[in-house]
Amino acid sequence: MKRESLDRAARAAKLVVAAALIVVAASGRAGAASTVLDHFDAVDGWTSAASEGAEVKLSVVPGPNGNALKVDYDLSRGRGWVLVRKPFPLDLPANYAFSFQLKGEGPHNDFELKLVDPTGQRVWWRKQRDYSFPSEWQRVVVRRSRIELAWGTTDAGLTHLGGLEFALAASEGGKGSFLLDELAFEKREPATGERPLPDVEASFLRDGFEGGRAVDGQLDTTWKSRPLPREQTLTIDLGSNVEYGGLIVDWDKDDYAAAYQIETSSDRAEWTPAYRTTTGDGGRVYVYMPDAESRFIRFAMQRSSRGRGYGIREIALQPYSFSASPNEFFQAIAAEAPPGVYPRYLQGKQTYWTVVGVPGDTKEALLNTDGMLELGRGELSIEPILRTDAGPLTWAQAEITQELADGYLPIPTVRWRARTSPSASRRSPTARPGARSSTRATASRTSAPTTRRCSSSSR
Ligand SMILES: [Ca+2]
Ligand SMILES: [Ca+2]
Repeated sequence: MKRESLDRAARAAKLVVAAALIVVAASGRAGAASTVLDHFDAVDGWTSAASEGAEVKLSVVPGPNGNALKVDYDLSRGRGWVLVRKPFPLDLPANYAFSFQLKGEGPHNDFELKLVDPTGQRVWWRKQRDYSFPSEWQRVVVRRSRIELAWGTTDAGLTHLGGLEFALAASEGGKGSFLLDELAFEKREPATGERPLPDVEASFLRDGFEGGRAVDGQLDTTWKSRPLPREQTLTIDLGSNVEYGGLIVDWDKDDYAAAYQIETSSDRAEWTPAYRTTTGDGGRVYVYMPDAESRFIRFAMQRSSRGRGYGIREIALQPYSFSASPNEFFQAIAAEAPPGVYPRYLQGKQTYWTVVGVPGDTKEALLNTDGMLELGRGELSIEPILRTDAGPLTWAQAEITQELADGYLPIPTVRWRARTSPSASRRSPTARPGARSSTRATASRTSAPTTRRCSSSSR
């Protein structure tokens, strides 16, 4: 059971890769119903501002469609912000999206699209932290559902737009530039929460296992294909373009696709790959699809687990919040997993962190009370899970204590003492009840230089 959960965790981690494919999907044409607000033939109407010490310069250069607006910025001294703005008086419907062509270069900084009301007192934004500009032109869509109140008191949403701002706030700072073209506005159908069951079309139906069984909300009803041909499809029609954030797919326990691709389309003619694997192993699969939007979702299945066709128990469409960030994605997965399989913070529980190193280090690691080590700011973290004969031993089965070297040095140790055997049914020599297992987070690369710095700087 736990082993299976661990494997799921590994599989979910692999799925993050699917995100890269989705970004490509967003680079398609502007929607048919969109109105271009600015072609950027000239700098016309755009003004800029910068915090003290920061610099910004506007120019027009050739873009993907005529001219584009080029914003050169320098945040290396100011470490503040730069912005460009232009008035766009517009009545805003209940649901809408802005889109624009974007490319740029430079360090990671916070990129913001701001919607300012006609009084200039209330601002909504879509803020992307530590943003890295695409190096090739890409169409970016910012939907109403992603726009939040940035500041200003209000009970109401934004119904009248005064103007738009593109801003860059320093995270890494530095110098660079970004280019904008074809700024467009699109009125959209109101987003709906509960939708009627979608239509499903499968290529080779088996009697009594019609496609609708894959989307009826029941895990005990299964769609199954005929055994042949080898390649088959299952297409879901959502009725109209829908914004969503991913899928949870429960495969049949015996007949699942080992090699398959999930594709999306708005017109059933042009398909965009969203996820692909050749090592599918059935069970429950979480598919990460940030900013997904389509009418059709197609499972193109190339190879089945035992050559007897395919079966899907259920496909559940997830809201955009499911893949709003990798963290939210893993929170959704962790919510269904037994405690301990994922880090405690993904299950909404607080842990405390201490610095490994001394003040003034250019790089400092953090160790939390469970023994998870973050190698540096914004870098990966490692959490111990002991694989024993009786199954994985996680923080949930351990009594955990913490100490600092000599009681105060920033060389922390976290010690686990197994509270119970991971599996009650089997006794294991490596993880018997009461066995001590410790994990010292003072790995040699971290502790050696730190110790040296400690002894020279703290005495
Ligand atoms: Ca243009
Ligand atoms: Ca079902």
